[in-house]
Amino acid sequence: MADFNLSFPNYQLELEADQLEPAPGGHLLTGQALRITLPFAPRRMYRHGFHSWSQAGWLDLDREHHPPLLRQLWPQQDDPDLLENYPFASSGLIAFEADPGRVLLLGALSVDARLEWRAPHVSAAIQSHRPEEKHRWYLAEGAEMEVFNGYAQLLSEKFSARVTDPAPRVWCSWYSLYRNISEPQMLDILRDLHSLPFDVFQIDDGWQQHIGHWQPNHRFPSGMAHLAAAVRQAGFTPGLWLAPFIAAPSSPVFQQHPEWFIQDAVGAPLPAGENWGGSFYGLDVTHPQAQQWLQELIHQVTAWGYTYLKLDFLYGAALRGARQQDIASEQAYRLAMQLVRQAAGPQTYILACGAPVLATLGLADGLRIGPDVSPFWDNYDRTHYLSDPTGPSCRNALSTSLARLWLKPLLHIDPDVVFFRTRYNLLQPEEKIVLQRLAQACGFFATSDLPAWLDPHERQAVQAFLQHRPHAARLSRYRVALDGHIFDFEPYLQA
Ligand code: 9PG
Repeated sequence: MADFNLSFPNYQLELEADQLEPAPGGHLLTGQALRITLPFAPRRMYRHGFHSWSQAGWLDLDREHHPPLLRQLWPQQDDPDLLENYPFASSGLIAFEADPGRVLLLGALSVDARLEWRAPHVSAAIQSHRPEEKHRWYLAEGAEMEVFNGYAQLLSEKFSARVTDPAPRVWCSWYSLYRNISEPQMLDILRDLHSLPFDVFQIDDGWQQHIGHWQPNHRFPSGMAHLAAAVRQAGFTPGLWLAPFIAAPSSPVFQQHPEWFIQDAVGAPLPAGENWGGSFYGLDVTHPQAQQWLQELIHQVTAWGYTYLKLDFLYGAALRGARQQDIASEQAYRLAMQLVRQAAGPQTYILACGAPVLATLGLADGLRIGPDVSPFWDNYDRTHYLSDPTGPSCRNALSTSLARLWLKPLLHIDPDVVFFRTRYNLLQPEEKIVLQRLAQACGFFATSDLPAWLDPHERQAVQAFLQHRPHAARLSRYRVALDGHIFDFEPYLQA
């Protein structure tokens, strides 16, 4: 490591890195680890969470921040290392607000990067087991939109990420029926959707035998290929949810091959989190037989006719644990995604959910950029008493999704669904509009409302929402222009 001095318009920065060279709008640093000394006391810090549901956003540094109690119960469900110095540890990138309107950003151009703020130092390191690799970082100071955009450009080159077509418009079963789905009901909905201009009809969690056991359960008696054919017949692309990198302990794959799963320090399977009534485990995709199982699974669902896959709980392949082959966790995740992409083919649309963010670039078509929405605005108890801003809630989804709008040039960004229904819904009309504006800002149009639950005006609103994609231009951190009309999200972020 060497010491460098960088001059910016309003201050000088001392930093330690292997190398430093100029780059568009900033500098490229090289090194497995870096350290920067900030000559100012930042007012706000941009923290970027590990995966889709993890918290991202600008934190006020003069406020007190509490450790997320709920996450500490299941540290693997987020990045356990980021919980250590919460919320001052960040995944992939970090930024600071210096003078009003100006930011300093440090972003990795590699996966497995963790950054941390301990005044007055920013330290950053790549969790790499391959020291011969050369790791690069982007450091830029300037107007917020320009700095983040400069970083996105470099990421796009690094990961060959490209956005071409507009995102498909999706009907998804989750936020109306949750796990209570069945074949007859799906057929009824298909019929009721008829003239609504959706591209994809996506069946969510609830069709499978169990997590890891990806065969239809008794509520889907004709099988998944039959349903895919009915979806196509109705004029939509068949979409299916699955969580290919995790398994429940009772699933055949886990029962028969516990050694295909990521292990803890003493060789026991490492729990990846808690849901579906128990723990679940993450697939070790460095295991050749696990790789084969994974590719056969993806072949199976595409052979059924599903060409839109919502792949969920993807962080399960990126747990910090022991694998057959000793590679870093996000590298293992990327390997898993490459295998999936290879098996699914280039034409299958992959929506990554619960997914490590930077490590998904170039491999998925779309990415969920926040936690789940809900038919209510806030999840006050979980947010405040358990200090967990990642629970299902529109406010949490809005806050984290807005913080990830800068990813838009890199892939389709999915802020989750918009609600139009009044039935089974506590959202106020204004709150539903905010979700629509968020979807428009992201350019991703999805809903879950059962057509039978909509009154004629609501159905009309869905139709209009799907038919017109306004031109979206981001003006500042929380403001966008939609067809030239300025919308400010900031008032809706207040607790
Ligand atoms: C299906 C759902 C939907 C939804 C996904 C995901 O335990 N958890 O922390 C947890 C987080 C998110 C979550 C479920 C559980 O939702 O985001 O759209 O597909 O899975 O189960």
